[in-house]
Amino acid sequence: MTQIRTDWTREEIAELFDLPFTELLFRAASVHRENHPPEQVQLCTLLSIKTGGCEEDCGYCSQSAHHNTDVKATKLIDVQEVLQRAAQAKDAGSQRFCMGAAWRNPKERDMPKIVEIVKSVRDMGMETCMTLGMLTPDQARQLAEAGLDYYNHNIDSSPEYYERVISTRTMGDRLNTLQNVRDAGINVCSGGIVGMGETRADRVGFVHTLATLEQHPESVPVNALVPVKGTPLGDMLADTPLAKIDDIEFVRTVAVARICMPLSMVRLSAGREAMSEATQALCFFAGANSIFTGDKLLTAPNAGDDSDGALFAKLGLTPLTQEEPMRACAAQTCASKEPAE
Ligand code: SAM
Ligand code: DTB
Ligand code: SF4
Repeated sequence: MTQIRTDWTREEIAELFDLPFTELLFRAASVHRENHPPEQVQLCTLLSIKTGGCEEDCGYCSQSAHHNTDVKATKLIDVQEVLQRAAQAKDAGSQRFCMGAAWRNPKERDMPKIVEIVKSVRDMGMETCMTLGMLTPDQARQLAEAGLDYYNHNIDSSPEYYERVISTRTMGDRLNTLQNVRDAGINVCSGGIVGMGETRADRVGFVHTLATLEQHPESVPVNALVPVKGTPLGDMLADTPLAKIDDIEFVRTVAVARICMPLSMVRLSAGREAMSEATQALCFFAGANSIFTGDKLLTAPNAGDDSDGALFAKLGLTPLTQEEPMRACAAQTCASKEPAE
């Protein structure tokens, strides 16, 4: 059984990144199959329930009111529309419905509708995930009581690089919300973006921050930056195409995340549209075992069910149907922690 560590040092993580590529992949694939069925990939579907006009200034985001993008701001959508979209996702084989709102944080007046959405989607028999920005302890509790399964809140990058990408809230704010989510008993989904012009050392710091949390996030999305015209980072990439993340370096990041957080679901998230099938296959070999399906993420295009179906057939992958291994194993605890009561 793999030892679960939360005491990783940056040096150890840097050494993993530095391994010869085939050695790194071999190690990551070994950890993966010790802890997960390697041919199964979880399918999740995203829906933007409140788009654009966001107060935050995240340098990558199409939905920030600070940037001049083509995204039009909308109000929080109706419960009926959410249910329709969730039903379509379920029919297409998706296990989890992830709903995102372009908010710095939910307002108290939004909470009753959010709670109703969570309850209704759960009643359809789907797992629920929400990403609504920062949460107070009380809001996290309300979501937990509604039955929310997962809350997504990304740390995005290393603490050092984070400050260069977002100025309207701190990494400390993000970590507080993750703690509030954890304390409320909701599963934590937290990852970040690769390819924002960060260095290898930042990618080390990114994995290190997640892998040294008191408890690893149950789900770790690794996004490749989707360059959006009108955002600082999208425009930076348009001006300097060579800054685009190298595919092998992206796969290395997935592999290191898998080794450092053996039980987590590592999600190959945004950016698959621009990735070759071979790169995606390497990510699955390196331990990615979850993807977003459907032809849209929140505002950006996604690979789509047809191309994913063809890719799964080619690679012999199947959708994950059973309960996640780590959740099935209730006795699982972190090596550096006392067993849960
Ligand atoms: N407003 C909420 C928040 O920021 O937590 C929820 C929605 S936000 C769009 C969710 C995550 O999507 C971000 O934290 C970021 O990691 C990712 N994301 C946003 N725009 C992206 C882009 N252009 N490319 C890759 N990932 C992106
Ligand atoms: C995550 O890490 N990636 C998803 C989900 N969490 C909410 C969002 C990706 C957004 C990609 C850009 C867009 O669609 O606007
Ligand atoms: Fe707002 Fe989230 Fe986009 Fe940041 S990533 S601008 S918080 S929607």
